[in-house]
Amino acid sequence: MTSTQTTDFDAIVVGAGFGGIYQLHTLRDKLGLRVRGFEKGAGIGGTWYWNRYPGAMSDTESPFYRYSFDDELLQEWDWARKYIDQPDILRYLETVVDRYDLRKDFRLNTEVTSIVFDEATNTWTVGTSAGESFTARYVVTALGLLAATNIPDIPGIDSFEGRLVHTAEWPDDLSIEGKRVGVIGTGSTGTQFIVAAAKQVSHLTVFQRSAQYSVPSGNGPVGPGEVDGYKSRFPEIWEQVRNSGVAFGFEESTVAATDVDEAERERVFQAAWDRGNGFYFMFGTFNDIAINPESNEAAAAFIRRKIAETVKDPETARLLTPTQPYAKRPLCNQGYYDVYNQDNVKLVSIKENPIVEITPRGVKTADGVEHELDVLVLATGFDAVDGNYRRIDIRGRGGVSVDEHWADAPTSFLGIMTAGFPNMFMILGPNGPFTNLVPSIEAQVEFITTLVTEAERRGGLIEVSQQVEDEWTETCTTIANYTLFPKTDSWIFGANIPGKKHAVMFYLGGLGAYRGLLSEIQAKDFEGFSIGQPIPA
Ligand code: FAD
Ligand code: NA7
Repeated sequence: MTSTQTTDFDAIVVGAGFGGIYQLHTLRDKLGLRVRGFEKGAGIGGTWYWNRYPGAMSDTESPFYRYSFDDELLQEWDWARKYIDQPDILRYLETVVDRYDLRKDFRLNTEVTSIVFDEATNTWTVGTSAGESFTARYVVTALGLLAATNIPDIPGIDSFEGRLVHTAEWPDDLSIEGKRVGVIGTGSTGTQFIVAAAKQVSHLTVFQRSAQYSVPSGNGPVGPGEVDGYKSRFPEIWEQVRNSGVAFGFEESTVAATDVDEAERERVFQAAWDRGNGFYFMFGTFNDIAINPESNEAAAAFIRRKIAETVKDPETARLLTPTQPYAKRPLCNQGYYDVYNQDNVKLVSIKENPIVEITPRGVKTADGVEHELDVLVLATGFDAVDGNYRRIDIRGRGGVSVDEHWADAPTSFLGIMTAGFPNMFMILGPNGPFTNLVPSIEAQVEFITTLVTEAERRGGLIEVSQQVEDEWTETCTTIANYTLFPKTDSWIFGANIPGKKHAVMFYLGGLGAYRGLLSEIQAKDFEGFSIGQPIPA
């Protein structure tokens, strides 16, 4: 061990979402380290603390959107609907934090503003917005990959006299009941909001930039005995999840759409449509929807036909119909396209009729119409993956900042460590797995805990070399290029933020393969990591 007693803490964890909570628990309770967590929000929960907009929910089905590490909690925690919504997920995380008595070691309302490595002492100094600073030997950043809000720079945005709110900063006192509401954005968040809001508002105007493929979620109450059925099978369920690709709790298809005839394709798509879930529609139907343009087009055409059948007004149906490949994060929702048959819902395509400015009274579009609003909702998403990293002054060896190190693109080894930042671990850092995220978070937290255990045993720093990082970047790029995802602009490649360089930001090889790599690396004495040794030049 290096300088145990000279630092304020052994480890500092930043962020109190699924990642930070579990990491604080393992480092403190499994390794016996002195750990402090910092969270800028006034409560724990991360995503599920911040995103309180009407309709906010997980679209991973309930049994699979939870930790798997606590068998007793798996037996104790019930759910009533196919999907858990934001209040329930937050209540779940609050329960976990209390169950393990973690609250006392999280400092809330505390934004971390700097994380700086001192090469003389091999320690990190973490500065906060309150002007304090704390030292530690290890830092774990669990800053969230969809947590740094994207606020569009629209002329006049500050002049709006109604309530202007981003979905991830939804204030507790805001009710949309009976109001004239506008929403910009039709991604996963926007579509969830639109379905929920259409039932509550007097009028809803949807400002859509890109039309979206959305399939039903199949949400509804769970059947009798369903929860008990899952509970009796949890060990085998997690085994399947951990060894699957997207980790959504279903068996991925092994059949190519190109290997069956049109009638069979139609039957399989219809069955998936009736079953519900976006990831299931993309990965449970056929194994080539995300990689083969012909199969992708078959799935896309099926959804387009559903839009035409559902939406009564032909012009609205036209505007809602996507033409690009079906290759963004798959969306699902109960009754998304039906909403546009309601008299109180209006769709404005801002591709064809752009927003000119936001006025004190609403949103003005190029056709001269001023859409008058009481509330304007920005469902405009996030500066994904590296967004929160670049909002902190993080400096590693030689005073090099993470911003400089990632000047071309955010990179890492395994989404966990980046070269030049010894003893700093990331949860869901760049080029981590693209899956149902809680099982990936668990895999990373447990691997980081193993690495720290090893560093404690051997003494000295853990780090990765630039070469290892470059090789991992290449692996992720090769896999991404094998898919159709780069063919559309979305946050998965940083393409949603003006001025941000497009880059591969995920490992699209699946959780099973990712976990396999982690095991292999560990079996080969942590190949790729240097523990207690200087990094070769
Ligand atoms: P987060 O939960 O984002 O937590 C990060 C925390 O770090 C935040 O609380 C933030 O305040 C804090 N933080 C950041 N910077 C600082 C700083 N400088 N100082 C102090 N604190 C800081 N994933 C799925 O797998 N399935 C889903 O269905 C799904 N649905 C989603 C729906 C929505 C609306 C959103 C936004 C995300 C969804 N996700 C979903 C992704 C979700 O973010 C992850 O599943 C998971 O919650 C991430 O946990 P985390 O701990 O890594 O990050
Ligand atoms: P997304 O998926 O990035 O969606 C954001 C939406 O906002 C999308 O429709 C964008 O249009 C639109 N957008 C973004 N910027 C603008 C501007 N400047 N003007 C108009 N419209 C804009 O974010 P979400 O929050 O929905 O989902 C992100 C993830 O978080 C998701 O996977 C969930 O797990 C939660 P575009 O499509 O880019 O044309």
